[in-house]
Amino acid sequence: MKFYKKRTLPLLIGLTLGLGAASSAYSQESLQDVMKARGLTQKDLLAAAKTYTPTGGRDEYIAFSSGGQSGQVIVYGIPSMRILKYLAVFTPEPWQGYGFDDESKAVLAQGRIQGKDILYGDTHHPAFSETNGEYDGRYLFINDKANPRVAVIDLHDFETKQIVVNPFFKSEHGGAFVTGNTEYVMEATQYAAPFSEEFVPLEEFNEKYRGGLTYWKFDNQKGRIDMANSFTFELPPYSQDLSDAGKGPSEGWGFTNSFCTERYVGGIERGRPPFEAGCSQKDTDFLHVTNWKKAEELVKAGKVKQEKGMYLIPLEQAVAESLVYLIPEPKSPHGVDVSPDGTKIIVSGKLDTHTSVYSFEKIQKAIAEKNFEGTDPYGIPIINMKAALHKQVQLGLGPLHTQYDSKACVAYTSLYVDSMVAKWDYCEGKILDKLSIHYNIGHLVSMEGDSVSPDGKYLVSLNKLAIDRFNPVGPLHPQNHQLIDISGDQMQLLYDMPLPLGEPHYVVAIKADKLKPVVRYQSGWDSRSDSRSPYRTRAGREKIEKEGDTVHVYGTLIRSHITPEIIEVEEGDTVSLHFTNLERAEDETHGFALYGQNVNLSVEPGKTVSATFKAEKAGVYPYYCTEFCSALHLEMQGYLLVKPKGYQVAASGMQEGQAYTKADYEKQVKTNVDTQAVIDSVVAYITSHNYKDFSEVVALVEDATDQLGFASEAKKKAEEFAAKEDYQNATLWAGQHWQYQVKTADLGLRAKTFLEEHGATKIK
Ligand code: K7E
Ligand code: CUA
Repeated sequence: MKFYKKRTLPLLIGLTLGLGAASSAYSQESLQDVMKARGLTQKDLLAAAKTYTPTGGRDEYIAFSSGGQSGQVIVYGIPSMRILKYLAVFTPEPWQGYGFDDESKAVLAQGRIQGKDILYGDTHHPAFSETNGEYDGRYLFINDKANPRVAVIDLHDFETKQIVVNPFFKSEHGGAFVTGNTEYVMEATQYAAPFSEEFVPLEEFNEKYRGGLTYWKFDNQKGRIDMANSFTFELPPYSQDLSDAGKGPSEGWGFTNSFCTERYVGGIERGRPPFEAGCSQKDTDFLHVTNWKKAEELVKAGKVKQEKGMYLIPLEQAVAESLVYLIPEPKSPHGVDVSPDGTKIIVSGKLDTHTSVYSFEKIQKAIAEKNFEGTDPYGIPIINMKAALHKQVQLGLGPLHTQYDSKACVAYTSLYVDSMVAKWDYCEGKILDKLSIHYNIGHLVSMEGDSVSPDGKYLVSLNKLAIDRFNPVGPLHPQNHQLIDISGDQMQLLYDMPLPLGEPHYVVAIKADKLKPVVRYQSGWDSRSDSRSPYRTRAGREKIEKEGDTVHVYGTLIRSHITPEIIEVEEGDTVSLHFTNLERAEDETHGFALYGQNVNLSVEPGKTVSATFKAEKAGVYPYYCTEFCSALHLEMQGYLLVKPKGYQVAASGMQEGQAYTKADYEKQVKTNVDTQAVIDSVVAYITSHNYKDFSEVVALVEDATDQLGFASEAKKKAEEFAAKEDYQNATLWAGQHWQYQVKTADLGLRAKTFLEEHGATKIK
């Protein structure tokens, strides 16, 4: 600890205290005392022990939840149920600068509908990319029900990279679901509408309104959806609902269920009974079975026409080429889930107590034998329901969605009306256990539950109502995700987690060690296009350049200053700011907020972001860093001066608030010499150890070396001014020298602590 005795570093001493001091009180309390005081039972303690994650601990699974109306994705850990991040997808999100910097605005702009900015989304179903049916941790997809769109999130940095708009649909729900090697992302309509943008009266519903199912082609190399190689099935105007892709034996096929196959059009104001009455008359609706492999072959053979930038398979062609079949399914179903081995397809009818297990083998047999009940009004063959069924099981009231366990034949189905989870054997058709949840469960998720090899272990119940589970916060309640232990024969409810951001419809959970996100970008990186930014700026190369009407500011951010600190433009100029974060150290993000211009940036280490706006009005516009990045974070500031046209600078020069003498300069120099001794000892420690074996430390050392380089430049300037006996500037530059030294020491100490904690060894 000998480095810290120097009086010159109060800041660093502050940093190193606090670790050991504050922990004597709680050891005197016994577990019994705490249980009594908090009214906890043994069962509570057991549940707590299963979810509690000690400080600094990590979760075994990472869950990606739809954020519902927020248009975002919520990331949390399981079993701790700690929220880790909101991912901005369809909605501007200031913390991440999403929708505020030019790069992310371009992503949001991809999601415009008929030229209009759509600044929210109703996200429902996230899906991981898969390789051989296993989650591979590379990408996440999510749909927007309200504005038929699908987004691509790259899990290497947890950022949204692409939004595609369905050119035919006006509503969707059955997305995003991926095929076994992420060849395609499925997206099905919900509410039928004309495929064109024109007005079509409801009287022509049966002829001109349509449902559909798009297979978005995913380019696994580029990590982007490839619209030109995607195709859409035109489907009847039923309300297609959820989808799932086949696996194993059913690979190459897709399954999409539906409701309102009555094709009822409501209209209370026209004296008609409402939708809900007309859409639930028939006892069965239709499971759509689509052969995407065969459709892909037709597309590749040039037999499918292109329309609106992708391929469109008209109904007649789909029927003629045997690409689509229907199977009756119990009334108003919700959810279709293919079993991990791909042999069964489970569908639940909301208005029927039965959950139906279809056999893929039987479906194929019925198709081969043309065992059809007839055709629907559009000519699609309807497979005989009995011939396709493996089993029907009465699980309870309002069955919705199904998830799978690691144990063969074991599934979990949500019972919306009963507010329960049913654990059952879908091969034998018998109930194994039931658990009450609070309240009205929608989806549920088991660990890696959509993959070919679910892990089981935990189940999260996504409840539609929270009612009395949390402290009241007004009429709008948070949502409630309940964690359930499913490792034993009986399910055990462990924990309630409030989610205060929209209604999360579905969650997917992946083993945490499959995710390997970066902690920094390559220097000068445009994270949205994943390429080197043309505006990348290196240390010392900052500049302000006018090109035409636009003033380009090539700036940098590093602890603790923004370069440039003064930006001067003329009113009417377009200003295009470009900032590169020069830091390499983990978690050293800088923000940039500018008064009155709606400019708010998040610049993570290595990133380059831009913000372009018109400086319409002359005035003074302060800016600053919004992340508390260092002790002198508050001083990370500057001014945008928008000068009136033709303004002339006054000759008087800048005003100084404080005058410095030779004594001030010498005092600062003494401080700097002492600080250098501390740095030298830290450097000696680091370089005498195998620090190069730790990439985290290498990054810290690189940053420290940068800061030290800046320090010696400042020192040189101080000495030059001192030689001219300009102690004003000499003292200020000596002070800047010290600022760089402090940052160097800060980084060095962090590196040293890391080495100590990770058992670095001494090299000779
Ligand atoms: Cu709310 Cu899957 Cu859109 Cu069911 S969905 S609950
Ligand atoms: Cu950078 Cu605060």
